[in-house]
Amino acid sequence: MLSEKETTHISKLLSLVLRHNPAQLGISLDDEGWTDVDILINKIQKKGIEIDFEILSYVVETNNKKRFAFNEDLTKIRASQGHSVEVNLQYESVVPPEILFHGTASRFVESIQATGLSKQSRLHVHLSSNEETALKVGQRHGKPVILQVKALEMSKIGFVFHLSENNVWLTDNVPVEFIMLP
Ligand code: HQG
Repeated sequence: MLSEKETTHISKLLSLVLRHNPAQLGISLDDEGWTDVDILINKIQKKGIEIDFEILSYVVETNNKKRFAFNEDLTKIRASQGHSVEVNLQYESVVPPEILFHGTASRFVESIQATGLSKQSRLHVHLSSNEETALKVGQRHGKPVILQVKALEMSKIGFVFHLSENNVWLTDNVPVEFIMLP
């Protein structure tokens, strides 16, 4: 149906506009990050990209990290995590497992050791329940380092964790004392 290249192109565009810069495509997100599917399709078509609901659904379904989700009646779409724009995804708080993982690059470790993990340009610090995912995330930034986070201990003293629809753990920040270096 769609080539891998075309699928990736649309997926990257969706990440950009649904997480970071909706205005670039002339769309807006509501408080929970949703945007109207018909308007989105129309705006993408106007960029000269071939897309209809079937193609959009294909991109959403085949996305390797399940980055995007439709609402129940398929009239709205949003990114399930990763935003830098202010949205409230309204995920319930969930008690995390004892340990969660965070992949980063070796050049950030000194700073993380000094100040803990902070969300940088995004709305949350992103954590995963498995090391393999953390390794991939770390590799995006350089020489990967996997940090272990004492998540359950954090939650016991009041830190809040959310689990996104695509299984990424989200929290506000991780103080140094809960981070274990390899
Ligand atoms: C680092 C991808 C210095 C942090 C992934 C990371 C994820 C610090 C970088 C999602 C720091 C921020 C998010 C501190 C944190 N000093 N560096 N105090 N605290 N950092 O891209 O977690 O493929 O904003 O370690 O799968 O890498 O896009 O966050 O290296 O879920 O769907 O600052 O993005 O998803 O980088 O990635 P990012 P991330 P997608």
